[in-house]
Amino acid sequence: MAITAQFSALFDRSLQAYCEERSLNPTQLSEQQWYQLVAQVAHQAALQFFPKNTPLADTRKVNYLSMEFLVGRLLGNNLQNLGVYQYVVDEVAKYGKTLVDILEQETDPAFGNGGLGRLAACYLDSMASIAQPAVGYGLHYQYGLFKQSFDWAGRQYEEGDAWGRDFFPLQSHRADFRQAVGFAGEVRHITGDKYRWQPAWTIYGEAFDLPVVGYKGVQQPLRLWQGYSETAFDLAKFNDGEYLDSESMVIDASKITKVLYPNDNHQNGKELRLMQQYFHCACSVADILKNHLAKGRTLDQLAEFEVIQLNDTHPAIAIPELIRLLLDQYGYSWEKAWSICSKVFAYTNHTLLPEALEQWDQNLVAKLLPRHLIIIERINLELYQQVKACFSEDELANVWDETAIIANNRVRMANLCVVGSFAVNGVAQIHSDLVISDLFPAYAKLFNGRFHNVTNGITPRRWIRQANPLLSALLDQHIEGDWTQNLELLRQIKPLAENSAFQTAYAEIKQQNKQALAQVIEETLGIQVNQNAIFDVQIKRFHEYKRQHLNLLNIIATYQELKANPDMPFVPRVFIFAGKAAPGYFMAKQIIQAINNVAHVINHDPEMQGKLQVAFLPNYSVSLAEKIIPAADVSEQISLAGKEASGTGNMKLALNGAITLGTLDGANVEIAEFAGEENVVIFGHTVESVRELREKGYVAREYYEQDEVLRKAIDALADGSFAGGNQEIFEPLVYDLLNKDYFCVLADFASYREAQQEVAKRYQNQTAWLKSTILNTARLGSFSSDRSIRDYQTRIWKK
Ligand code: NBG
Repeated sequence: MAITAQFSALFDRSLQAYCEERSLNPTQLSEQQWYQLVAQVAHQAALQFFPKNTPLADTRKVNYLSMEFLVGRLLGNNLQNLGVYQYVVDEVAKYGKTLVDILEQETDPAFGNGGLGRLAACYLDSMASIAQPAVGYGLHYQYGLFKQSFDWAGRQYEEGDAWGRDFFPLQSHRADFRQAVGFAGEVRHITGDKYRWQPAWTIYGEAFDLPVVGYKGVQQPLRLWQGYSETAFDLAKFNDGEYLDSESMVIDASKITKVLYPNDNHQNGKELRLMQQYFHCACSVADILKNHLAKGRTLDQLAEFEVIQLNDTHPAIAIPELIRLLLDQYGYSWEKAWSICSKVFAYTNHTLLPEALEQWDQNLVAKLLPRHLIIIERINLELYQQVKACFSEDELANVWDETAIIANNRVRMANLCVVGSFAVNGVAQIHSDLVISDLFPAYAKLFNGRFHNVTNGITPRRWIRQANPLLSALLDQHIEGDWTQNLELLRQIKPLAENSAFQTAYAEIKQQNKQALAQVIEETLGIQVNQNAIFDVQIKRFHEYKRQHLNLLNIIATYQELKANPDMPFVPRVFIFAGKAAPGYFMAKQIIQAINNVAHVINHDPEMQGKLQVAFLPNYSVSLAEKIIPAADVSEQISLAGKEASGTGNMKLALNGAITLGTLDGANVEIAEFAGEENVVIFGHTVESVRELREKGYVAREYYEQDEVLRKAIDALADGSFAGGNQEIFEPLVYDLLNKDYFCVLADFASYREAQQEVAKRYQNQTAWLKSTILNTARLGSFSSDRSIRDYQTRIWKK
């Protein structure tokens, strides 16, 4: 029976039962009740009617270990992928409901901070869609990423996100998949490589499975572990700033998965975080081994069938955990255990920022994971022998400085990952090159052939099909074949880039999407924006390297220019921001407040009405991204060159017809190559010129002194013009810009401003602009996460 027929039978039965139970008829059900019902049906349908993956001949099963999966709302996506979306639209319409409203009832589960977690979710979607056997392993946080709002002064305010898993029908509680996880305690040497670890306390992990429904593909689990214990135990008290901790917590097992750490590209070294990491790895590795053995296979065969992909260093402790099990539990020798292990792990590096490269205090590791530290020390010792054999006496000290896993009482997790993995990859070409040239040059020599690139991608099912139904319908009309499954088919619209009927249709879609976003802005912020203005979008986490303050300085300069020359010709612009700052990240929070304050002044200035407007939408999330992206004209990707590993928002925006205004950083470089340099606007220093700038000795203040426009913009931040005369609020931000400016905002200001003027100029020629945006859609098919997964298959996961 076709899925729709099976689904329809299940739907009817369930609706009847649901209504009978409540003594209601279907027209009386609320949207929330409809959501509960449809979600339950979709969940069952996924489990019952969708096949599970069967192994492929030439790749192994992928165990994708990630502390973050930013899945976003699932129901709409699952209905699409099951192929029953339209069926449900029609069914609920019979009772006077619209599916879109019903889908809005779903909470947006935020088990992630930003790009790293969203990438993991896109990859699960692609693996299920192209039938790459996989299990995603993560944590079942009780509180996801905090909810953000702004207070009266424009400051970020955080609240816990109890995403309500008790009412979340799209998961199954698998209490039978239980794992015990020990911490701390004593280690005794038994014989040879074998030790006995007697943990001081043990907690348990139980699984929650969220089926990932592939597009016309298969269904496979995202398995999330949650901690519980039979008895509470005592540990030192923890706190993580005001957000995490209103009162000091005594840690018990349920606390271990209580909350997602809200840091993006930043490590904060908290004990509870290390416990989370080990808990995640211990549960996942045990589950992998259990399933492998249950198939009648031996552990010698592990690498033939399984690969463990480490999403950044957060699950690095899985490496010594697997070795520990092989040695102490299964009786393997060190040599054999190491040989198995080093064929199983592959590591993806997502950042070069030193503050994000995880290092753990050796004493903390000794206390919490004493057996693992012994194993890491052994790996380090063997590494030293290898380094000594490979490099000359003269080189040795420097090389060891770079490569040692343990140095200065710190355990360096990236080093552990490189040494313990058979493959290491960066996430965009420029980033992968920098991993070799700047981060790990000695490793690249030592482990020839280990380093790869796999450029990130995004799933077209969510980021075009679901987020932009109007554009999808247009693509359906003009493309032969299913572009959702093969995004390269977008090429077929290339010849239409200059076709005026197609341009008009494409432009109308953008206009309708802008109208829908304008409505969201009005409902959220009470601002009516000019829908004919350029919608200029910067949506991402707040981080100094991403340079939202560069955008802000240009907004201030533009405002000042318009005030001084009210009649000058000007292409109206709405600057749209969204994004969160880590609760403990002072400077990022300053930037948020500054944008809100500048927005307040500009939006209340009658002369700016319809000309220059700033909308900062609070509480950025996957579902908000789905509303903003289809409406964007300009995509701000303005990080300092060399700092953004890849970016994925840049891909989503460009595919949906926004022009990239960016530096030559991360995947912007490849976007520019594919789209054509004339269809993007590139500005600013390059990786090489930043290097030269620093070698010469970068003095930010010189730019301030020499550039009047820049000076006036910074002065306005400093003199309280945007803060009701208060000169203290933004002093730290201004001081930092003038005296440090580590991310070279001032050095790129002039070039950025010129680029912004270029954008305005191009926008005035609508025919040329539309051609460019259409070509962006047409030429960027390779940024599908299906392509990324195929790259992983051929470069990394192959047998
Ligand atoms: C982030 C990078 C982004 C990249 C995503 C996904 C971390 C540590 N890294 O540029 O900053 O797109 O990873 O690869 O969060």
